[in-house]
Amino acid sequence: MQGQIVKIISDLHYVKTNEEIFPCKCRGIFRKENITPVVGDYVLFNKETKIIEKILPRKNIFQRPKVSNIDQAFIITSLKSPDFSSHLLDKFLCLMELNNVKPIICITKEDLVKDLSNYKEILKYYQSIGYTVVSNTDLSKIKKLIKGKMSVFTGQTGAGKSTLLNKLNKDWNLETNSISEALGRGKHTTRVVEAFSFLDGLVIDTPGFSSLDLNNYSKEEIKSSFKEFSKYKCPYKDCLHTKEKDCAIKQAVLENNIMKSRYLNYLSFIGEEEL
Ligand SMILES: Nc1nc2c(ncn2[C@@H]2O[C@H](COP(=O)(O)OP(=O)(O)O)[C@@H](O)[C@H]2O)c(=O)[nH]1
Ligand SMILES: [Mg+2]
Ligand SMILES: [Zn+2]
Repeated sequence: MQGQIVKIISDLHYVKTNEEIFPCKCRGIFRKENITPVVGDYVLFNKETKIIEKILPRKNIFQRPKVSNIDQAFIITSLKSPDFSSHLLDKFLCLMELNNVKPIICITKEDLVKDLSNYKEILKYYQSIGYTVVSNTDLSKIKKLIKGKMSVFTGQTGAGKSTLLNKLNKDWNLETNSISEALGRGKHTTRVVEAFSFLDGLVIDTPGFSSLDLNNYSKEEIKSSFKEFSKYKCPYKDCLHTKEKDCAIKQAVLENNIMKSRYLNYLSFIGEEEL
């Protein structure tokens, strides 16, 4: 039978099929061959013995938290406490693009901001380059986006991930924390990763992708993840858009067609300073 792992507790892998959820163990050979199933994996298993026989090819895999086959990520982005960070947002976007995950920008805590006009401008830019932007108050829109997909909710600690998930489905009753509590809690608190079934899809509340590391990616890859760059034809072949005098990207930044913060974040991700 085929199913998808939705929860792992020690050596028990909960495999969801259309019928029910089967608690399964792995074939002994997995350990020898260093094969580790993760939440999100599609697997073939034996319904009688409840043994997982095979992990099917993955669309993508993340290490912390260990999850795979993610379709889309709701990047929970608060405007206040914690303050909006374009650097962090662009990093999430970059990471998701590079892992073949559709990012959805979800804004929280608009109620804590007196004048939203500045943020409105910024968010309009992200929409203009093709990103979906929603507010955490727009539950019906969020539910439509979740339908039938495998989604993770990620973002800074305290941004409002669990609060939003609880609003979407009261049954989940996920733990929410005041900022100070959340930050005070040991970083190494172990948590069970669980994918919740919801609207014909699955939803994962991640404690935030803790290793938001772009070190494993080349400058070329990082460049390719800034999707608005591809709209401009740079006269230089393989240009990294850093130094060349009449680089089309630098020109677009000067003319405010590319948002400056995006360009600066790009430079920082590839390890360059503004020149
Ligand atoms: N004012 C305001 N507070 C919010 C909003 N969303 C979440 N919070 C609060 O922010 C704190 C952290 O939320 P939580 O869901 O635990 O964040 P998580 O760490 O991302 O899961 C809690 O005290 C929530 O009540 C919002 O839209 N507006
Ligand atoms: Mg939380
Ligand atoms: Zn260039």
